[in-house]
Amino acid sequence: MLRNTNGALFDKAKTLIPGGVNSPARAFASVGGTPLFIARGRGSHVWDIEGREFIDYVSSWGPLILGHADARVVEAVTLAARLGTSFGAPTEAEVRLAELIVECVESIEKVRLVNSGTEATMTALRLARAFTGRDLILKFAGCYHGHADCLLASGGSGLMTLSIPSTPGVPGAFTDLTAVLPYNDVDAVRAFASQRGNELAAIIVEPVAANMGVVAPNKDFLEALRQIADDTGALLILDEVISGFRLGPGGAGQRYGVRGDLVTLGKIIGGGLPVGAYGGRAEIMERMAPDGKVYQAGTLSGNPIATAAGIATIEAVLQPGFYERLEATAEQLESGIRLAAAKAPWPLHISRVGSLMTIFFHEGPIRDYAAAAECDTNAYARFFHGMLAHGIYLAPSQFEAAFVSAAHTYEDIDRTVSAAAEVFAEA
Ligand code: KE4
Repeated sequence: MLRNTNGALFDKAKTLIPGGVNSPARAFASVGGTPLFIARGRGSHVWDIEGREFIDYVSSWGPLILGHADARVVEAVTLAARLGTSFGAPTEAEVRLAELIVECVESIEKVRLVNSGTEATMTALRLARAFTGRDLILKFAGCYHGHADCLLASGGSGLMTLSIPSTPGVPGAFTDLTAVLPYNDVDAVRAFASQRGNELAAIIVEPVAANMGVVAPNKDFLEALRQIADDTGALLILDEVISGFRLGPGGAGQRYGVRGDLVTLGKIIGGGLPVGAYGGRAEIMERMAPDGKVYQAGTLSGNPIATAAGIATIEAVLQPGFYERLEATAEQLESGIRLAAAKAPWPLHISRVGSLMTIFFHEGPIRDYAAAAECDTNAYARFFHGMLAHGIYLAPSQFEAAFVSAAHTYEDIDRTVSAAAEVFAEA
């Protein structure tokens, strides 16, 4: 029987789906070549439709902190599905997932579930504008908060990879109310606030940037944003779609001791199924319909299957020692790659926060978009394909993170480090 190949399926997909993918980040646009069509995953490994096996660090771009097809998640989803996939009515599971989020994330007193990170950030900004009565928002270059119109202004992730500074189809009027400043630049934010602070509805930030590659906040950056938000009356929105439940139960807010007025979540809280969330101080959240007048809705928000996956995932990460083990595995990967990098023919800068890591093809330091944009993306592409040939599936873009999961074993790490050493030696 003629088995499908990645190439044949990609050719067919391109006749049916723009670019052959349902999300540009999957298209291998910046590394070249044909995307892998994944047939199945288990633990830290995936298999493509040609039967090739890979150690996976894409990890569905973050949700699979437990690894693929985790038995606890599969069982919870299977049981839930047997009882019905969606009711369009409240369910006990939604209350349980909300309870877990409120218990874990200090900044969140009330939370609403939606279907994606984009919905979460889009709504958080609408709520911030309603609560403050102001229109202007501030984001940071290289940070990506999903594809809501007002946020597609020099974004990170796919936008950065595709080097689209802002996308056609978004009216200028929509981004006129979005200011963009360099990440980690406190002076720039202070200067901006002194001029337009009284117009500012919200400052939205990835507290650990992961969409220009992984870029940690400078020590004073987040506390300065908190202070500037307080001084100007703007709301500080921590976009923890990636960092939430990744860097600990309380995410980056807990790790760096910064409070958000609103926090957005996604990925891990859905355990691989479509869940996003926005939450914050009760006095703010109570402006949302039906309590208040700010409207947001969703047919499948909080549906039983997705909430079952999210609950099973969060209950698993809350087990004693979970994050310590995850951190130890990620540290093993970082130290191994650092040793291998000594033989690399390119300057490399390794940036890791918890189980998020990027190997920048740049001598470093990388503290903002301007520096990240100087990376040698051709060298990254060669490294990516070299690693793929050795059975290691990294993000098909320099401007993303590698995600270490609880399913990654020390054998996986050793194989990954050995592969990197060989790719560097072969380069
Ligand atoms: P979604 O709408 O894709 O669920 O979430 C948007 C989003 C919001 N905030 C942050 C910090 C995010 O990283 C994301 C989405 N992340 C990208 C990966 N870097 C999604 C991958 C994709 O677009 O296919």
